[in-house]
Amino acid sequence: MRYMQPFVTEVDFASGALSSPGYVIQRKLSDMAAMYADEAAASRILAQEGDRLIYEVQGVELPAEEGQIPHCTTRILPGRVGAEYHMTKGHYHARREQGEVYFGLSGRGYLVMQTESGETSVQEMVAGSAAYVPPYWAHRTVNVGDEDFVFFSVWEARAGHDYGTIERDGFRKLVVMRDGGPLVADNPNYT
Ligand code: M6P
Ligand code: ZN
Repeated sequence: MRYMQPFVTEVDFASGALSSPGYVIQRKLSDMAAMYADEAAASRILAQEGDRLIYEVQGVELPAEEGQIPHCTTRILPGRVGAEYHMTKGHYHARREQGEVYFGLSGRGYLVMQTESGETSVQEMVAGSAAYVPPYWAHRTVNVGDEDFVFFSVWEARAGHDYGTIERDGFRKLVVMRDGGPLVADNPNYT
């Protein structure tokens, strides 16, 4: 048996930066324009101001083996596409029976979840919130504040990301700005 070496990563709560990230993923508007309900607003932004960073993920690199516990930070920049707040793509786990834990580090966000049988749940997160995504729930995070929304995530290595189901069907609920604050609304494009 060859033991893996334990390690510690320093996390900057304000930016989500890791002291030595194994990977960094940047998602721009052009990577997910079709996910916003107001696709015309997305096209307008791309044409008029160019591409825009929506969120960044920094994680530790671990083998995709049973028992490994990957963890990462996500920083969602403040802003909206049309009325809809900046958000992650969102996913189900390829292994639906795997859950996940999120811990709020800074800013304000909503955690939007749904099951394939039609249940939905939207939870608020601030710095210090520990949110539980149970098995079988798709999950997307949304920045509803004026600053970066940053959180830490922990899951099991073999959970896997299924993006295709969300790309095809979308989420049932959207988070839009109404009267200066966040409102959870039905997604008119949900199939
Ligand atoms: C969280 C975790 C990650 C995920 C990230 C961005 O930190 O759930 O696994 O990659 O959010 O979300 P997405 O993969 O849906 O773009
Ligand atoms: Zn996940």
